[in-house]
Amino acid sequence: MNPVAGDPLASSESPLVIQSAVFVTSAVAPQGYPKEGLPEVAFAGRSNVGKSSLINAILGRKKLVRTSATPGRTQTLNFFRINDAFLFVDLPGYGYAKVPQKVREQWGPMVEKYLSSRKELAGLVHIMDLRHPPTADDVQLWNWLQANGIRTVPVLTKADKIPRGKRSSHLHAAARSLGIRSEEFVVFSAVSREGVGELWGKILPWVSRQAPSSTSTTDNGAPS
Ligand SMILES: Nc1nc2c(ncn2[C@@H]2O[C@H](COP(=O)(O)OP(=O)(O)O)[C@@H](O)[C@H]2O)c(=O)[nH]1
Ligand SMILES: [Mg+2]
Repeated sequence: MNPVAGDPLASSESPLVIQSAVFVTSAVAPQGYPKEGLPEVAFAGRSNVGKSSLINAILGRKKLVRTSATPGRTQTLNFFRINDAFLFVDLPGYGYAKVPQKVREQWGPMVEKYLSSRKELAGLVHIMDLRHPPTADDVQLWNWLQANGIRTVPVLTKADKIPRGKRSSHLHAAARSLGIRSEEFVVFSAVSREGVGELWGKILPWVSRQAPSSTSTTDNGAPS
């Protein structure tokens, strides 16, 4: 069975049936990364932005990824294997003021090492908050990702907290501060599940293997 695309059981919300989503390992350095060679989608955002909630929401799992743990505690890269086809990588949250300086200093090198050297990295979901303009840390990471050619989809979450009428001004402010068009954002909510299908639409092509060219039932090109 094709584990990643065109599954007839998939709902219109998610183009993919999640048959399995399992924690694989935590790592702080390359020797600890998984070695299966599956493509990876990484998730980054400041502490408390709603990253764990977003991952759980798109997987349809209540608590595969722990939410609201003491911010800044989980300073590891956490790998989850989805449908035995690709991995999600939950990067540690950044920008939490109460995290000890020593822990904050580890974030940059640990995450930068992963992002700049990981061959399996297919793309990154950069999660920001629709309620507030991107922080200086958000902008810094965004610029670094662009400068390093890392395929990124920007997401604005907690959309359920903003009335529809106020959305576009929030969207435009965020777009201005990242220097992109507001249509490039996926507007998301783990509460209303808005954006689940749109986000899958962005990341699934990153991890889908090319369909084999020989699946056609016609005899085009076959010897007669
Ligand atoms: N209203 C609302 N609250 C959210 C949403 N996503 C996360 N939260 C809440 O924000 C807090 C932090 O969420 P969490 O997923 O743990 O953030 P993380 O630190 O980035 O992993 C929790 O209290 C969540 O319930 C959302 O889309 N809407
Ligand atoms: Mg979290």
